[in-house]
Amino acid sequence: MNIKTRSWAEPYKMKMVELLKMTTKPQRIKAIKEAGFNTFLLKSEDVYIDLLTDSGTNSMSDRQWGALMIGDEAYAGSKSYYKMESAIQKNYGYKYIIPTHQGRAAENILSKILIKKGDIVPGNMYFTTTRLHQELAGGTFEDIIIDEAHDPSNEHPFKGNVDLAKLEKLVKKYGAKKIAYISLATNVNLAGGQPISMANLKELRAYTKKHQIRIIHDMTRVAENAYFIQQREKDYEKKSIREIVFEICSLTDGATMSAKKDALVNIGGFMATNEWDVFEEARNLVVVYEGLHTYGGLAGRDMEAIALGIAESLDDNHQHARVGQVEYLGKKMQDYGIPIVKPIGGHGIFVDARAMLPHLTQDEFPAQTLAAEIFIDSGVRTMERGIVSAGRKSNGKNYYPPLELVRFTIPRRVYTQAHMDVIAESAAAVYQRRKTIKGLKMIYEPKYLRFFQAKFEKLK
Ligand code: PLI
Repeated sequence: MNIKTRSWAEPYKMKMVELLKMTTKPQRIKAIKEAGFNTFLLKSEDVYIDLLTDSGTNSMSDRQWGALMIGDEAYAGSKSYYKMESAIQKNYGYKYIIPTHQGRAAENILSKILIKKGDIVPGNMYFTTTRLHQELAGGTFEDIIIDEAHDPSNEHPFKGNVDLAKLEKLVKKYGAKKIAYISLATNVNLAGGQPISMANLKELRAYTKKHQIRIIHDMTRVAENAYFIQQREKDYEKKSIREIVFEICSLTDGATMSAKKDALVNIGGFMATNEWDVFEEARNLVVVYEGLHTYGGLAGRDMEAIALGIAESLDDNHQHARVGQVEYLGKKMQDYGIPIVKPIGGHGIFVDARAMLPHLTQDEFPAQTLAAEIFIDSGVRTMERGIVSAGRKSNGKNYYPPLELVRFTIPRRVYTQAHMDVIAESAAAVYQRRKTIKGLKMIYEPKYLRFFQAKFEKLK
């Protein structure tokens, strides 16, 4: 037997399971029609394998569940708040912390403080809620990610990198004072879960220092980014995820985080800053929107779970298994010939809907269509990340993003390898009949973040 390459396996075992309902194809067709062909509007009991998101859908550990019982539910000065604060300070290195109920609440507060009307916010690809809060605060988002990130088949190892020439152009055009901050995401979600390299971040830090521009870190998936740095970047192969995460954070001035992803909890987030003045204003604003600054919309038990979740997320074995499972699914899909974003990213597989359904125009919503077809095939729920997610510009015109993707997002510590096989087989079955698939027409469009609630019907 050749045992040169050994298998990896998850560094945990199951103690409790959640039973799933199996459905028939006619039941799924009825359900998706009632949901207006929007997977966000399905009832979760009709879903077999739920890959809508990795947000808040993680399995907590027995230690986290145990910690819920010792949550301090005091309105002010909760012990659990101090545990969360100290976990963030110790592991990420930021000085001042504001807890929030989830990531977008932190984005709201931070955008209100740092963005003035007419400001420019350059970033390495937009994220839906992040950009909306920047726009609502009067800013304009400008994409400064490298061009490779917009090409699903380009195999650049760090597609989350910033193109400094694009940034320089903005600084020359508007002046550094008009740049509110750099909105820098680690493991860029909409690029396909793609990392930024430490080398690129260091260059960005040097440039922004020179021009006195802040870097605000969307650290929602920072540990997954650190894993890729460890695997792919020279001089980092011997460093731990924990060390790499700390170094990434040290190169930035503040952060927003949705703890519902990397930090292995079902709810929670925070804003962090190294600047006292920014903290002072945030501490005041959080009372308006979330709650007192020592709970910010969270229960004491949530803060206990976050403190432990942060520590667990930085374990090398955990990240190896986490990204390893995503890679396992991606390779299976590639074996079936399904076009996916390359390299395989950190939190899911992103199927290239343009390549799969080239007979549909972007206005016929190829990714939305594909997500509905996959649900009909197997009860696997995925999410559109294309023209519907991109929404409209302030002038009312649609954004036409180069990437038109279906995201198969893998929750952490939830599904087995056998689930991955079933998912890949379902994607392959839809791929086989791709030429017969018709597009969609939007029949209802809400004003904000339309992808959550829009409704569609099948084109004849
Ligand atoms: O869903 P929130 O409000 O806790 O976090 C918002 C948010 C901010 N940044 C990034 C990179 C995200 O991925 C993010 C939320 N993402 C969701 C819900 C997702 O399904 O990807």
